[in-house]
Amino acid sequence: MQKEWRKGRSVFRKPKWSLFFLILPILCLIMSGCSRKEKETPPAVPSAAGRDSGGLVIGFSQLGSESAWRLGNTASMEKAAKEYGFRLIVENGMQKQENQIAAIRSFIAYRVDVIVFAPIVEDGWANVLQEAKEAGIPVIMMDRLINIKDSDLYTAYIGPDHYQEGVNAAKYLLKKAEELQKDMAENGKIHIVELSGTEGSSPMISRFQGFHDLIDRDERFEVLETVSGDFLRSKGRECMQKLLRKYPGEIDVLYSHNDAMTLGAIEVMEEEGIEPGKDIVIISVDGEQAAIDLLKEGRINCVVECSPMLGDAVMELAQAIVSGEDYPRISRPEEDCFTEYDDLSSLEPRGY
Ligand code: GYE
Repeated sequence: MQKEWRKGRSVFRKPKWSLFFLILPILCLIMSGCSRKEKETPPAVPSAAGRDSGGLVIGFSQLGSESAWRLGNTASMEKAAKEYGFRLIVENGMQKQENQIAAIRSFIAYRVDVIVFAPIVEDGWANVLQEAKEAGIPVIMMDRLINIKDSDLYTAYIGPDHYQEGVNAAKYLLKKAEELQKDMAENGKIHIVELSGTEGSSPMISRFQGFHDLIDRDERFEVLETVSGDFLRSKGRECMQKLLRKYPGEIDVLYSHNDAMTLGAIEVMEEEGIEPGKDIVIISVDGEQAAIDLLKEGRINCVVECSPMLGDAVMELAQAIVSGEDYPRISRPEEDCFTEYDDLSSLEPRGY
């Protein structure tokens, strides 16, 4: 459309007057046709529940595509929306809060029935959520939590318990410690390095807290350093490289807040001749297929599950909210913890 318009303008620049008057009426006709067409495009002010197709229109602000977890989560939302006959408008925030805020504003302007968002960080959402509230649009927070004084600014939360995930990681380590201490009799301490997720995000904060609440009070452990790998495989690799240089031969345990970073860290260890799972005990979070495969091979010791398959539950929740039924304000899926001590032979394919 834009290209056609530019072409039109170049005709105007070098006019041949006779030709001009001949084509003027034709041009006018075309232009009025165009503008009428524009006016005919609905300004997107639909009524609430059930536009043309009868299904809900859901605006979904996804925070990015940094990991297999995230891709699995987006796919789960898309699949579920289709099954429910809902129209899902997905906006990828590309790891930037301002993009997510802009997306939520566009959903408000579009007057979607429900807004779903996975907040990249905990702080900074009050204004845009106030706008959604004033517009009367329910907001479902998915996956991550936010830090907000007025909790009425969102309608419901659905997502994993990231604090419990940190606790699960620590519980595995407490069990493993018995075995480790026999090998480390000389200096007694078990040295841990931690790759944490995106700064200021709720899984980073809670996975840190859950783990440290159990580990820090136990004198057998020492956390050498916690560094943020931003939930990215590339940064996991980069950070692990630095840690291995800084603490040569000293690291006993890696606790990594997600599988993507773990995979990057394992790559580096192997390049440096370190055997992951043996020379360094590896604890990871998420449970994507690649990590489970490494766990089965003995190259990871523990994978704390965090399921991204939230689509069905989100759609069900959205439907209940819009139709005025009772709905749970907070729902959390059941999660497991897979370790080297478990029989994983009958574990179903993970799907992410
Ligand atoms: O663990 C990680 C993703 O918010 C729980 O985000 C999610 C985390 C997940 O990038 O892989």
